[in-house]
Amino acid sequence: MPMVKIEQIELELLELPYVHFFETSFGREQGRTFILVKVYADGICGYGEVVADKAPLYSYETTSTAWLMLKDYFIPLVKANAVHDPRDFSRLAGKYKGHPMAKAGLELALWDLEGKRKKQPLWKIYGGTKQEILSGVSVGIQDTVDELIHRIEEFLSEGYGRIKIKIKPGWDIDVCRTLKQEFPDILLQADANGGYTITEKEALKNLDEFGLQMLEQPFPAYDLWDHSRLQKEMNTPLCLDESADSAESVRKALEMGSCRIINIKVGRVGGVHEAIKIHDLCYGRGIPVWCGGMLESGIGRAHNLHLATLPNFKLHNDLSASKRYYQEDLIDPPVDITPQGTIRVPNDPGIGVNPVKDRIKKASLKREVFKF
Ligand code: OSB
Ligand code: MG
Repeated sequence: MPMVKIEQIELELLELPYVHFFETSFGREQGRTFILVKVYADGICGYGEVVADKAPLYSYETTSTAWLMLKDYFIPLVKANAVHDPRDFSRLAGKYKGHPMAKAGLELALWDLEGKRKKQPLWKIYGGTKQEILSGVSVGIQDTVDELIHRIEEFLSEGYGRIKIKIKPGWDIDVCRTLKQEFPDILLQADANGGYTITEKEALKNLDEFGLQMLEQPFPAYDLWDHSRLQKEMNTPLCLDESADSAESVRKALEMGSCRIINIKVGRVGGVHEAIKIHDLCYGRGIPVWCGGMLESGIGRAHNLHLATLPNFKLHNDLSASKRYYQEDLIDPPVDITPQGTIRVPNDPGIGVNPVKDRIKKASLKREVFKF
């Protein structure tokens, strides 16, 4: 490919209300605030999404810290080095500590640009092997168990092949027992978002009786050791989300026996380049992975769809239809699931979906343009 000169990068802060509130062990949210990254070259625009939230609850990053890092460090890095290859960007950005979601948002925009310039969908560039991926749905904590049952019934009727519920101390064992009585045959998994500590080990072991597909991140992100202690005493496979922040962390987690499954999120690990390293490491060690979500708009979700076509994405992904998250997604047509509970991966160049400019404008809170 000939060199490309990036002409302009844009950051835009957007706010989109959810169809239904989303509650985890760290709280209830009514909508999402996030940053859209647009990279312009040769009349083409590459889109990326920064998954950092308004508040530092899932991780330390926020929309404000990501904006600052992009403006003061990552965009100047692209400008000073005339970078356009996402792999080069990933290597260069690696010298700055932390801020993986900010790095990933810009790297994703560069990937979309690269796909559009090469006229290839990203799944082909990544070496994907699937036309459709397995769709699962993540259901937040509700006001009552009846409400949760009602929501799960709806999702099952729409075709989702796996249900993930959010748990926290006090909303765990009894909820799982009721769900298993109500829906004996479903694939059920539980995500604690680090809401427990090792003092609750015996209580967590009681979850074994429900045959969960996995228990995701019971302990805080830094706690690989306590996860390994619990995994040794539990039949249910543990899956790491927040703790799996790089290929190096994942290697250590696997060597310590901290989990048997890995959730991959591009934002959490600093981009696709690192995500593929984790995918390959797990593949080599017989550890299945799946693609996690951060309630992305259709732009971030399209990026996730392409990644999830790699061969070791063997389990259901947190990739659901647009209408499960937003009344009006940023892309048209929206993401939809098939009656078989899968999502078809776009075949048009780059992310292969169409962002709707009017909807982006409607959701916009602030915009800044960086001319090169
Ligand atoms: O832990 O997987 C998580 C959403 C926000 C923050 C953390 C998580 C989630 C989800 C949503 O579970 C999954 C999705 O995007 O469908
Ligand atoms: Mg999780």
